[in-house]
Amino acid sequence: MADGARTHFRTCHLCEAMCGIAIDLEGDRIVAIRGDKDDPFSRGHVCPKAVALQDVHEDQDRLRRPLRRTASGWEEVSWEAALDEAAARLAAVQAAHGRNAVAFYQGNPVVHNHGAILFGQLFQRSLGSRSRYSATSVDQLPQMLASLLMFGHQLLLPIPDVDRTDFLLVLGANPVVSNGSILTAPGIERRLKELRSRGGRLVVVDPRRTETAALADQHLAIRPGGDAFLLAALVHTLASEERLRLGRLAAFTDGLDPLVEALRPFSPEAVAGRTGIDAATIRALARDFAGAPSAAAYGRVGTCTQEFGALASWLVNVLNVVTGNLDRPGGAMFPNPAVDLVAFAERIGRRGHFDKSRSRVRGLPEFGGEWPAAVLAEEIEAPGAGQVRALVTSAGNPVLSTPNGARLDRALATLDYMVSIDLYLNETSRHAQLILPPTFALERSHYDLVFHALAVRDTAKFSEPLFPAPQGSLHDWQILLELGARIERARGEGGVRSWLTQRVLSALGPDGLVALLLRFGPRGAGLLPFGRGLTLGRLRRSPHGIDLGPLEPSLPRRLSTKTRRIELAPGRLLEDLKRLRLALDAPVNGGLALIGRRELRSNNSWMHNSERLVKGRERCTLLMHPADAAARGLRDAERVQVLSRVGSVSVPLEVSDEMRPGVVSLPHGWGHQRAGVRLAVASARPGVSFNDLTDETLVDPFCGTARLNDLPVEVTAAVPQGR
Ligand SMILES: Nc1nc2c(c(=O)[nH]1)N[C@H]1C(S)=C(S)[C@@H](COP(=O)(O)OP(=O)(O)OC[C@H]3O[C@@H](n4cnc5c(=O)[nH]c(N)nc54)[C@H](O)[C@@H]3O)O[C@H]1N2
Ligand SMILES: Nc1nc2c(c(=O)[nH]1)N[C@H]1C(S)=C(S)[C@@H](COP(=O)(O)OP(=O)(O)OC[C@H]3O[C@@H](n4cnc5c(=O)[nH]c(N)nc54)[C@H](O)[C@@H]3O)O[C@H]1N2
Ligand code: SF4
Ligand SMILES: [Mo]
Repeated sequence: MADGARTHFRTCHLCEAMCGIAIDLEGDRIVAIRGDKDDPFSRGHVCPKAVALQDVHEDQDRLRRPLRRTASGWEEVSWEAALDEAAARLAAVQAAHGRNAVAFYQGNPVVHNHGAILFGQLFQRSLGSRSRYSATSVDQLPQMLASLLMFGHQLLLPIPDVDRTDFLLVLGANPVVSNGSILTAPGIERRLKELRSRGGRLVVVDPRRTETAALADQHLAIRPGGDAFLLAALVHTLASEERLRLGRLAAFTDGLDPLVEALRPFSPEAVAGRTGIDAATIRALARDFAGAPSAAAYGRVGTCTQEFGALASWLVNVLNVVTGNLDRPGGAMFPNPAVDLVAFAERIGRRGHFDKSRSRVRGLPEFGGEWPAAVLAEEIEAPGAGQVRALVTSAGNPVLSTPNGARLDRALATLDYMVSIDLYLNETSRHAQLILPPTFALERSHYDLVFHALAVRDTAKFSEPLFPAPQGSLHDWQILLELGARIERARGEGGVRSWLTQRVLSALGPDGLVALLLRFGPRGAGLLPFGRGLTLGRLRRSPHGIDLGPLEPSLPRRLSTKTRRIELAPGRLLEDLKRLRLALDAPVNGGLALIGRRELRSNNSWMHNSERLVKGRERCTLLMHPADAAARGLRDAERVQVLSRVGSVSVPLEVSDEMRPGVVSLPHGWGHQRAGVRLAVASARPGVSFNDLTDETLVDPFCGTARLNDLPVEVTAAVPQGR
């Protein structure tokens, strides 16, 4: 090793896979980022995004000082001035128009940042506003809702046991590219290949023959939005062929009879039109799934962000329960993480809630105290009591990530005040009066509060900061804590108690809180100083992480429903099933349906400023089946115009028989051409924003989740420039 050479070990926080990485340094210079072979969970796996940790860290466009918007452009200001000003202006809006006039939007990277999770909760309390939004309602909300209604807790999410299962049924997910979601399993591609080489079966249900489908034994190119119909027919088949086997689950499961009764209309023949899958194939799939020694059904973004997202997510769980596969090895299981936030929330009586109130303008239900992102623009625009007049964003880019982002873009420009806690001056934060930039990952510690709880194996790992936080920088948690405290003071509430709480929390920081949560968690040392249990100190001495073993059955103990039993047929879902019943007879969309996709070298909207990731061929293209292209006289690589009810974009066409005929696919997170962003690399390869096409009026009306997939569109040859 060269002089001053060293290696730092940590967890990559970019996606949900929790890969262990090894960062080689010479002095303070990063010379390589590679997989950590000694990480017991990821065993050396990394994807091409890991190197972007260095790119974002060193990015000249990444903000290091608070920015204030002035008439003549952006100017740097001190943290003191920035925090005081933001608190005073937000408190003033609340004083004039009520607490709910200030909205708070939390984006996806919050979940990958223990400081932002813990102190975001606190900030919400300080802000005291019910106008809360997050990426949940453009993502996993239906799965959380299904867990709340069936198992009694919105965070008790079943995870498919991919390493031990004999049959994996994947619907609306592409883990080979996304690296797994609500399924933390680093190196998932290898794990799927292992599943097949031990004789197991992989079936993928997706309108596109994805990278995951290409590995599968069987690919069913379903019609978009068809999942709830398919799943209902699978359960229907098992019921009518007397193949329902709940096994040990029967002792603590309610609702089987009403379920079977409610699914009676959904025979394989009845759903064939809606699913585009013939009845014989559906029956065979049902028999194979039920006949496998163990099996797990798993749905994700494609089954959530659609018209029947809640029903589909519920029926995924139902299929696992009625075949006895919930909570058994090889089925869908509940992790037992070292920090158990579910148990913690349960202990303080917080299990989640749904539809306790309705949004002001459109009357969509709250979920977990948040409004659907699809209503944010109208809540800003519509005058009257409760109108949103100011916004705080924390690690979110809703202009690119929520439906009809173009309308939100316009609405944000009308706010009285906006603050963005963000790394970049981007499509969303350009509307802020103040941007407060936190440190980036390598300058802070890391503990996965969320993804350890969604993993196929129990592990625990704590990462130290690689670099000290630069002089004059603040972490997300410090910004949230400081801003919250100042808002309380600006309201005249900052008494001795809140001052004291503030001191204590600031001294503990997120690591101190994690230390407590670990020590008093299910595997913790508790009060025993020399106990064998986990402590933060022990994790600190194990920089590759600690393996805690395979998942183990834990029901009925962990059920939080009132009855402490699994609710197979919650009333609200049976009610919503009537909508599915009506849709059986409705005509199907005869035109084109747009669906989304993800790219291995991209992560939602915010990593396109890394040259190493975006170089090479254009990735923001529209995939279309050859027959659809021929019918429209369109050729591969030509620019086409995609039109929806709300907007249009122009993109290069990629003709591909991966697509189901009638379905086209576009990735989201692009569209960096907007004026005023400071993203040199990204704006040179801007792509277009999928969410300039998505329609904010199209949601799953039951739960408010945006229908980002199955969007009706037209595609024509692009109008040449200058016409
Ligand atoms: N059409 C369509 N739209 C989609 C989806 C889809 O499949 N199709 N997927 C949806 C899904 S699943 C999600 S999760 C959402 C994501 O939606 P969002 O969370 O709103 O968007 P991101 O693109 O993740 O943007 C993250 C923002 O956080 C900033 N950031 C990154 N790291 C940090 C940090 O450590 N601290 C702070 N303070 N800021 C940071 C980035 O600069 C960026 O502005 O998009 C959704 N939108
Ligand atoms: N490389 C990379 N990794 C990521 C991300 C990223 O942007 N890039 N984002 C991260 C985030 S925030 C998330 S939430 C996860 C998401 O993880 P996944 O859900 O695994 O990722 P997607 O690629 O969105 O997969 C959705 C699939 O649903 C299909 N689909 C669309 N409509 C339907 C439908 O109606 N029915 C069915 N059955 N399928 C449908 C699409 O073709 C697509 O293949 O990925 C995470 N990991
Ligand atoms: S799959 Fe890639 S982005 Fe995700 S944690 Fe691993 S290295 Fe990071
Ligand atoms: Mo997501």
